[in-house]
Amino acid sequence: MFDTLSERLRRTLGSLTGRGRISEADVDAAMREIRLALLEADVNFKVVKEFVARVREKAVGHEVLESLSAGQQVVKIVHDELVELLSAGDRTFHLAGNPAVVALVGLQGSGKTTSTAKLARHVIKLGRRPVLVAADPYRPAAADQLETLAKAIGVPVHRAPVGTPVVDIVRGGVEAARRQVRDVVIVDTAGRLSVDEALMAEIADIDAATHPVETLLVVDAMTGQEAVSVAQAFVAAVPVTGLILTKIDGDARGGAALSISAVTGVPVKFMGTGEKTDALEVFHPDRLASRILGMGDILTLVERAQEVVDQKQAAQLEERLRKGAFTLDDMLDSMQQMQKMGPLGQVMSMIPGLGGLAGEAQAAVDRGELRRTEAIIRSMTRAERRDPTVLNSSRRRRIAAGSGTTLPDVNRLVKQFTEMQKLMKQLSSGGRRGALGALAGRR
Ligand SMILES: Nc1nc2c(ncn2[C@@H]2O[C@H](COP(=O)(O)OP(=O)(O)OP(=O)(O)O)[C@@H](O)[C@H]2O)c(=O)[nH]1
Ligand SMILES: [Mg+2]
Repeated sequence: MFDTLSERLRRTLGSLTGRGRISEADVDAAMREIRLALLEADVNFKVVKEFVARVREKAVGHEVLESLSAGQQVVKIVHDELVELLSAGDRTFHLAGNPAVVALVGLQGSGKTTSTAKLARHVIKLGRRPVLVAADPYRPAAADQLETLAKAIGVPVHRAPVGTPVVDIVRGGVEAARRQVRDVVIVDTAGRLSVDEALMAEIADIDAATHPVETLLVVDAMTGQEAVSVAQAFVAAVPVTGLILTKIDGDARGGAALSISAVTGVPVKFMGTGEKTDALEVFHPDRLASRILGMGDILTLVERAQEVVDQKQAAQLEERLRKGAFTLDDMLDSMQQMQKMGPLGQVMSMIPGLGGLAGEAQAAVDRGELRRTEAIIRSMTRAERRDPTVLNSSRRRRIAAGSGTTLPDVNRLVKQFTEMQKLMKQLSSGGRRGALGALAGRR
């Protein structure tokens, strides 16, 4: 979502860091660029104006302009102000109470039902036992949709016959939680086409009857500034404690995500990054700011890696890396582990310095290059995988035929691997070993 903005900001800031001394005029030129980039990304104009003014004020100070690292310092100011812009209120996800009631509200199609299931997975990871409540008394299909999602993740759903008042459904859900010894109740409410009084009254009733510890407003980030006005209307009418921004994986320009907290004063607590129930990220302003500025997002990456990567295998890999004994088998392993972490382009965009390569890497995946690489390695014998120097041309031809690729494909892979091995040796002897070295050397 932030690709275009990110590219423009990186180019602008890159021109600042690329030189020794910078002048006030340089800062002003950069600020003009940043202003345009933000406006084009559909960030609220008032937010842009204030943001640029704050950055400029700090950047033209004596200490900054007169230092030798002025360019870098301006980048840091932009980063810190971006973090500030994305941070509002208390971002803690509260789960006090037994059961803790969490209500999801929002317009039709914003992603409430999907987010309900995603949140259920999230609270399970926190060691809690959720029950979901289908609080849509108008469309039985809505409860069916929630049930399907819940079944896939093994979580019970409380539902009631069509026509049951919403408050009664939610109360019933709280009772069901007590009966089944479940300590979190996540309520999926019915959507409306627009912000209307009936909807607000319904949410207020749920609030009065069950005192949710969190009332999370689900907004579709793809709708741009519309999302911001919808959020403003909700926040004015009901006690919203946080936002879930969905469809961050889409190709909208990102302005909504960047301005919504600044405009409403309500913190974003989660981001939806895909249709599947595991596509939910806890919102970290500093990480998003770094990602946008191309500084990578190592923390998210490390967390994701911890979730999907086999720790024992990773430790073994690290050990072999340290000894400089990285083989084609390891390459195959790490490729497979890497793919479990998500689309390669997305993963790369989180690694500092590799953000710019993300698009190209994803394109390579889409062209089937990873699959070809896998096929080639699988067509080698164990001895060949351990020591590719034995690969003479007849062996290479055999491998090409066996993997359904061509001789140049095989040659290219062997060359890439040899270069990678060299790089690994340098990294490990330089002390920068570990999973990150392996990741960074992937391409
Ligand atoms: N790409 C993407 N799609 C999403 C995300 N969240 C939800 N969706 C999709 O958006 C559509 C609507 O999602 P729902 O969860 O049904 O939305 P809802 O708010 O419950 O809709 P109503 O109950 O009709 O008001 C579905 O097709 C979801 O798969 C997300 O983070 N990324
Ligand atoms: Mg729904």
